[in-house]
Amino acid sequence: KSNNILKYSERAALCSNGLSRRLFTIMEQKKTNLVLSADVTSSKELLQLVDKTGPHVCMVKTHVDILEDFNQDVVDSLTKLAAKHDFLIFEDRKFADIGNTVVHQYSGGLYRISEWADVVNAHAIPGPGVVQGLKKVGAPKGRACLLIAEMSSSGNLATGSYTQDTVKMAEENKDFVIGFICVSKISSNPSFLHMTPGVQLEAGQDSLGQQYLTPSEVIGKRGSDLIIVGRGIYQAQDPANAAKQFQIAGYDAYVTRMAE
Ligand code: BMP
Repeated sequence: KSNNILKYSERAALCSNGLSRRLFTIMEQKKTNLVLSADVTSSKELLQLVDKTGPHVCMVKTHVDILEDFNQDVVDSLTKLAAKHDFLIFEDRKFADIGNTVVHQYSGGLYRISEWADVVNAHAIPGPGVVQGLKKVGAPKGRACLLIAEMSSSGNLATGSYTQDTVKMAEENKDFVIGFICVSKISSNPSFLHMTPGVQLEAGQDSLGQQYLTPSEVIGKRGSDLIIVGRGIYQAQDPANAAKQFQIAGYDAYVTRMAE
């Protein structure tokens, strides 16, 4: 069976990494493949947004370095909300340096990302050392990593053999790499998660190169697993309701795909 027709619970059973198993289980239980991209700049706004939308998401993606008032309380509160609503925390740090440098960027500095983020991501450009560095810090803490194999922005260079080589790098580090940031299904291994940003209820683009596809295109036609939605939710008049609409659209596309 390909990962297009396996249920989340069946795929959970195939995962060797505990975090991907947990994510598939949350997706099945909460009936959602929605990841909130919580790209707001004040911590109060961030926590309010996450509390409101929490019931509809399986994961919250952060960019902590855009917060004007980051402090330890923010991540403590975020962790409590993750337990309350049952979602994973993904810091969209996009590590892209040699192993030794990412060790410090991941574990230290102001943000101490490895202390609170379940999942982080990395560009494949430095070669496998970036994964080895992250793994050294993250694996003992039960963390995991996604590789950026494709991007949603127009004119990006993560295409063709770069994408294929990124998939290979993931396969060689399956204990720590649990999937991809991508815009289509790029691996037939059902334990890998495919997560796609650039999603709105209508296709289009912004003024700075972002390109949007719909949930049914991303999950149904392109065979991805999770939709990542930022402005489509937090700029809506009613973010909780918008999150619910994306939850329904994304989950319906998954159910329809399995029935085909
Ligand atoms: P929005 O839905 O508002 O366009 O936000 C998309 C989010 O996904 C942003 O946080 C952005 O950093 C992230 N992202 C992306 O848009 N394209 C990529 O290829 C990779 C990303 O991480």
